[in-house]
Amino acid sequence: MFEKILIANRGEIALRIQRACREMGIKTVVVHSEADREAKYVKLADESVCIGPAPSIKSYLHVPAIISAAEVTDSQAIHPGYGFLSENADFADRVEQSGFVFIGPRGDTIRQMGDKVAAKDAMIAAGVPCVPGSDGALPDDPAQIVKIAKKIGFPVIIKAAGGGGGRGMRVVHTEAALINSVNMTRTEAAAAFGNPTVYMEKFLEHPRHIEIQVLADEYGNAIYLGERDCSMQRRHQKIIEEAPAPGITDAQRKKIGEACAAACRRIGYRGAGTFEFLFENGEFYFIEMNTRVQVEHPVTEMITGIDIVQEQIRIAAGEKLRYTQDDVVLRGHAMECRINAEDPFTFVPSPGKIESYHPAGGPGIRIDSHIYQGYTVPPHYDSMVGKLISYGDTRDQAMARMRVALSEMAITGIKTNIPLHQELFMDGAFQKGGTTIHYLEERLSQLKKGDV
Ligand code: MV4
Repeated sequence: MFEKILIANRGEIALRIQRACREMGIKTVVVHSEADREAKYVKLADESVCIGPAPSIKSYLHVPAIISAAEVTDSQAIHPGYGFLSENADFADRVEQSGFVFIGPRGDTIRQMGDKVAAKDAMIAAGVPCVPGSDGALPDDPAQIVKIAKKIGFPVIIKAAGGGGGRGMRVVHTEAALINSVNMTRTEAAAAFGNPTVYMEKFLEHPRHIEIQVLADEYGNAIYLGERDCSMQRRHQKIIEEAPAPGITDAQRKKIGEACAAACRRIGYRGAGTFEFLFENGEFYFIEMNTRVQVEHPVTEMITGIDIVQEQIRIAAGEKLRYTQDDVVLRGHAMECRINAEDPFTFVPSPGKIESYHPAGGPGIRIDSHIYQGYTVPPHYDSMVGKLISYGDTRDQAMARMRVALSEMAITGIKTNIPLHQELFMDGAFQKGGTTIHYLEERLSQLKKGDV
């Protein structure tokens, strides 16, 4: 096992990774920007290295500074967390070339999954169900593009191979609008991702967003840890996640989970990963694979009892998976509210000093957060300041515990989205479960009009 790990991230996930390391007796090095110098998790680490000024491009994205920090501190491995450099294949390669272990998949795997056309090709070959669409990249010939769209049937969606997470896509409803839309998506993709390649899919109008968590080791062992429902989102920012997904049967879970684990074996996947699906009319359709630990990993941890960050570290250290599929038993229900420093209804960021902080507690409540009374939320980064997680034997119990926790939780000095979460946990459709990816935006427009 490693003796010392460098954490190349900030905020709650830097603290989460640090907790995993300390529990395992691994020393930690935290790198931080000038804006994060005073954060308590930085002081809590065995060592810390300032790697640059506040803007991420000069600190958390500055590869030479991070590699140097690993060298001067004699770290053996680097955990990238989520965001920042976590899905940067060149960074993973640089880490390994510099003699450190990258806690994540091989650079080539990250590169393959980062190219959404290559990722989809690999999943089709591995037998993972995908959204019907073009056979790989779209050709240049407009006549052929029209032919493909007609075969799929309108509406279709044009997606950039270099995109993902909602970037670089366009919905097309009519043949008349098709070629112009393809050309515009190509131009934007070339500018944004340096790659004009686009592909086409049937546009699913009312899907849910359900994802499968996997773990795979270097020796061809792969397991799935059930699914998460992440449909409650706005502008591709998830705000509530839960596990398991309401209404998914054991047979559906087993079928899609086994397909994902088999795909991991086939592509030689290593580490923790997430297969993202759209779910509509009882069917799963693969859209993307994430090669990092995700913000919402705790809901899976709560229902499986498996520490996903520790398993990432064990896998990176070359250990064999400690669990077989039979060891993975889903129990109970977990929900997660992302707590953001923002206006709850306009979503305008609200950085600043936390004047008082009263966290929630009690049975089945977990808080993953780096904040404390007197902490200043810097304006330079994502507005998420923590995650409130509830667990119960049933979904109803997890929801009841979340309602109590939201009423106890008090953060003053900055605005947070806690009032929005309180509203949603009283919402009838959400209480019932199974709302689509469009639900939150529809509900917000109702609230704005004062309808309900
Ligand atoms: C889609 C889709 C409908 N049909 N693909 C958005 C993020 C990216 N991961 C894929 N996305 C979508 N792909 C087809 N064929 C709808 C979305 C989508 C979405 C997906 C997941 C979560 C939130 C979303 C919000 C808007 C659109």
